[in-house]
Amino acid sequence: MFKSGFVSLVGRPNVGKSTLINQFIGKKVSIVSYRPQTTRNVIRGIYNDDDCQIIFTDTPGIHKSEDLLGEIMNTNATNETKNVEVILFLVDASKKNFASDQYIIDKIKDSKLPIILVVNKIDAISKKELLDLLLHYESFQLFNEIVPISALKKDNIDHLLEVIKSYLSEGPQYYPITMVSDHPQSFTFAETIREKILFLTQEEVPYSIGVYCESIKETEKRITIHAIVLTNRESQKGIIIGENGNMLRKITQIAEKDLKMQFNKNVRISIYVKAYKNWRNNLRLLKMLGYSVE
Ligand SMILES: Nc1nc2c(ncn2[C@@H]2O[C@H](COP(=O)(O)OP(=O)(O)OP(=O)(O)O)[C@@H](O)[C@H]2O)c(=O)[nH]1
Ligand SMILES: [Mg+2]
Repeated sequence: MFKSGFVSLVGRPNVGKSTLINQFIGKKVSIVSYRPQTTRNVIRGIYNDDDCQIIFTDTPGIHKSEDLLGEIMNTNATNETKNVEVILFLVDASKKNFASDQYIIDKIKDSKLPIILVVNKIDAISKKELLDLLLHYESFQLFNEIVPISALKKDNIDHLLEVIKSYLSEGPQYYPITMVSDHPQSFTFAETIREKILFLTQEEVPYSIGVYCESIKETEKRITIHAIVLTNRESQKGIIIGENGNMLRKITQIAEKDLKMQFNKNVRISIYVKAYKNWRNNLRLLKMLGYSVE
């Protein structure tokens, strides 16, 4: 019997949702960083094996939104807990935050869908701490399964897959097996550039940027990308460019290197940085950047 189904990954920011989806798919479909609120879109990753297809959905971390982009992120993440077969609710074992957990539990508990609680980052805590945590979550009597894993170390991922499959029923192959993600290449390019900026900049700068590809030219040997980076303020634009353009050069170089590895082609990127006050609250710009309620 061939099984298939849609499975959503939800949780607070930074708990490891994108790390886990990348491990499931075996390829980077969603960018990862040590900062919260890295993922801003709903991203589908397609897992295939001989007798099963699972469409995993990575979602933005559910958080207290302070602007329109935050609101859109939360709405899209919450909507992904409907019309799926299974919900994976991820928590970070190394950073307990029961109040925030409860906020998300309240949103998913009436869904009548199977909820698998995934306790991630168990590599970062002791066995005793893990046991206490599992007992805590067990006491909710709300989760169909509780599975401890380390997405980073790939610990217990195969078991988690088996558990997920046990909740899926017979179904069709929704996507061709060659497809790993539902997003176009332009999304991957823009997200890779954003990922490098998240790593290289500090404080509010990572949150203040938006990236989109203005043009892409692809030949047999080379991909040429012109990207725009929006910042909230002129001063942030200065930070992204850096002294003598050093920061921008660094961002460009490491993004090119990453994409070269991913696509097996030479990649040339040119980035234009533009300050646009309050773009995170500007519906038109948000849409242009690919952020809208789905
Ligand atoms: N120690 C440890 N760190 C992990 C594990 N899984 C993820 N991380 C780290 O946690 C951080 C956040 O990971 P992400 O996958 O970006 O988290 P996310 O839930 O997608 O975050 P948002 O997109 O902001 O909602 C990164 O620094 C990861 O390397 C794990 O199993 N163990
Ligand atoms: Mg993420």
